[in-house]
Parts: sequence; structure tokens; C-alpha cells
Amino acid sequence: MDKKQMTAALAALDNFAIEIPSWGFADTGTRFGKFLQAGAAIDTADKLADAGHVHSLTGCCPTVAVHVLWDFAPGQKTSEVAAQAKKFGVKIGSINPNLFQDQHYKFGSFGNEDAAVRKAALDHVRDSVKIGQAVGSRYLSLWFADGSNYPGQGDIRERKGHFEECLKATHKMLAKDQVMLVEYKPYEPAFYHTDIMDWGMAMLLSKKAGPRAKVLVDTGHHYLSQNIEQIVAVLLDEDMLGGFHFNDRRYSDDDLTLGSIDPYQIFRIFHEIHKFSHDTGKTPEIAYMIDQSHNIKPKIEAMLQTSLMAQELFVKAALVDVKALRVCQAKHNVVDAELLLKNAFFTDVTPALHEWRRKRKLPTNPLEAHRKSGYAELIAKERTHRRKELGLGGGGGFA
Ligand code: AFD
Ligand code: MN
Ligand code: MN
Repeated sequence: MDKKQMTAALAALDNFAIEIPSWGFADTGTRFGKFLQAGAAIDTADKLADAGHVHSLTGCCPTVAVHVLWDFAPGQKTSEVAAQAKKFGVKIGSINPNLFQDQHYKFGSFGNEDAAVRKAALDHVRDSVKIGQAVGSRYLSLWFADGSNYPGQGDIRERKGHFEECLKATHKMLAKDQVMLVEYKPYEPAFYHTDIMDWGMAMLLSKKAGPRAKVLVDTGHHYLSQNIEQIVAVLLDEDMLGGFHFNDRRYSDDDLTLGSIDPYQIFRIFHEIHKFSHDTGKTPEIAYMIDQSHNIKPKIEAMLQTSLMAQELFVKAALVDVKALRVCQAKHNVVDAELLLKNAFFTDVTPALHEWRRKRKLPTNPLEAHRKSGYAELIAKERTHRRKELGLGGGGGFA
């Protein structure tokens, strides 16, 4: 790295933070089963402790996304959860209502033909908005499993109308400083149609809902060949990009650690964002969040891998010489234009990462520091003992 690159890299590091999902620390699995981990979080306090541990090592994960049903036990005070977060050195970030697990959501939530179910869903969202206001969270992050499994099962246009109405009602609930993020997903768990199936639908519904509704791009929620950075560039241009759920995938929503399959794609997404800022002089407000919950890797190691990979790719993308790129584009100099991206992607930014961490008294190798800390062994022992006391089987992470 030369001096100019080092300066750009350190500036990028100062402006990068990524949110950790509470659900990433609890035992989870696939529909074929769970592989329980002794150190998996049992309750919300465990999840916040683990998130605080990750942030203490990386310095770039100050907030924790929470799932209303899983993280706020019935009757638990929101102030208690906020205080627990503070105790562990983190803050509550986005609030995720759970509109997919209760039995009455079998045929959908906001899209359900039954007005009583839509009302129940809106009541839950209202409670979630209130939790957000109580803990000072800016983002309400909405994902819907809604859709159908067979042709003819649901009226696609009627369901679209229900979503328009319910998302508008949701927008009305928001405080002035709150933003609602509308996430899309092409399929799963619905296998014939998903009501919010792609970025276009999420943008359309957000625009109809109100000015503080934006699109949430989950990198695992695209068909194999989709050009995600093109979607990001269009959403940026329309001022409709609200945030990301980062993970990686080989086939679809596989919940793999970021960059384990295609780091260059994530680099190209960040490049579009850096280029937008350079071209417009604006720094768009984007919620960078992780959405993963690992079945195979040790959970804390997987969370460290994703957050550090995101940080590194964000910095690499900041090294693209966008001025020179524009000249190459104007002259149709295809090879040099591509090389400007490739050279940045292959630049070793370790010196900047180490410098940034040294200045903040952070370990230069956070994963190694975690392994040396004994934290994993400590929680495995303590939580195994507590599970026995509580008469819980293994796992039991969804409080
Ligand atoms: C699942 C869904 C979606 C949602 C996440 C957290 O596919 O990505 O954001 O759970 O609720 O991954
Ligand atoms: Mn997601
Ligand atoms: Mn997902």
C-alpha cells in the first residue's frame, strides 16, 4: 500500500461498522436438524455477552440486531435488555419483528386473506416499534415469509394490496427518527410465490409506505446469476437503499460466512457505494448488518470471520481510483477499467487493518486473540452447567 492508499484505507475503517445478529449466537440448524454447541447462547444476556466479546476484538460491531420474540422474554422489560447490552459494551440495533413463526401466520401475516391475522401482525409490529423507541433503535427490520406454495392458492394482486395497506400503517407508527427496512427474498419458505419477492417489489412497497421506508438487501436472497451490485447501484440512485443483511451462499439462502464463496461480489457491492459517495459527495445512510446463524462453524468464530471480512472488503473497495475509472469508461478502455477494480481487490490491506487496530489497542489478529482468550472454553463450561441446572437439552438458544 502506498501513502495515499493507506490514508484512504484508514478513513474507510473509521467509517465502517457492521451490526451483529443476536440469533447468530444461539443454537440453530436447518430443516434437517440442529447440531448443538456447548457454547451456544441460552438467553439474551448470553447473546449480548458474545456480541460484546466480538466487538471488543474487532472494534467495528457496536450494535446488535434483536428478534422481538426470541430476545424479549414475555414480561421482560426492554430497559433490562438495553442495560444488559450496555454492560457488555454494545447497543441494541435493529428490531426484527417475528411475523413467521406463530401458528396463525400459516397463510401469511401482512398478506394473509384473514383481516384478523393482518391485525395481529400489525399489533406485533406496533409492539416492536415501541420496543425500538424504548431502546433508542433507529431501524425496524421487516422480513416476511408470506407467499403461497401452489398456483391458485392465493390472489397475488389482493395480497399485494394487503401489503400496501399494512406497510403504510406500519410507516405511520414510526417515530420521526425511525426507519423501516423492507427485506425481499425470492422464495423459501414459500415455494410458489413470495409476496415481496425481489428488490423491485420491496422498492415499490417502500415508496408507497412512506418516506422513511427503504429496501433491505440480503445478499443470500438472490437467484444464482443475479447481479447484486447492479441492484445496489439502482437503489442508491433512487435513494431507496436502507441496508444489508450480509452472508454468503453457494446456492441461495445458505447462511455461509461472508466471503467464503464469492468475496469479489461483496467488494463490487461496496465499490458501488464508495463510487456513489465520490460522484455525489453524499454519504448514504446504510445499515450494514450480518444475517447468519451457523450450524457447523463455532458461532463466535463465524461471527468474527464475517465481520472482519466485511471490514476488509469495504476497505479494499475504497482503494479503487474512481477518477481514473471514469476516464477509462469514457474511452471504452475496458481492460484498464477492469484492472482498476481487480488491483484494488487484490491489494493487501493488512498494514492498514493492523495500524487501525493498533491505534485502538485492538488485537491485530482478532480471531487468534479470541482463541487465546479462553472465552469459548469458559462459556461452553458455564452454559453446559447452566443447561443442566435449567433442565434444558443442548442448545436451547431461542429464548
Ligand atoms: C431468515 C430470513 C431473513 C431474515 C432472517 C432473520 O431468510 O433473511 O432477515 O431470517 O429474521 O434468514
Ligand atoms: Mn435477512
Ligand atoms: Mn435469509
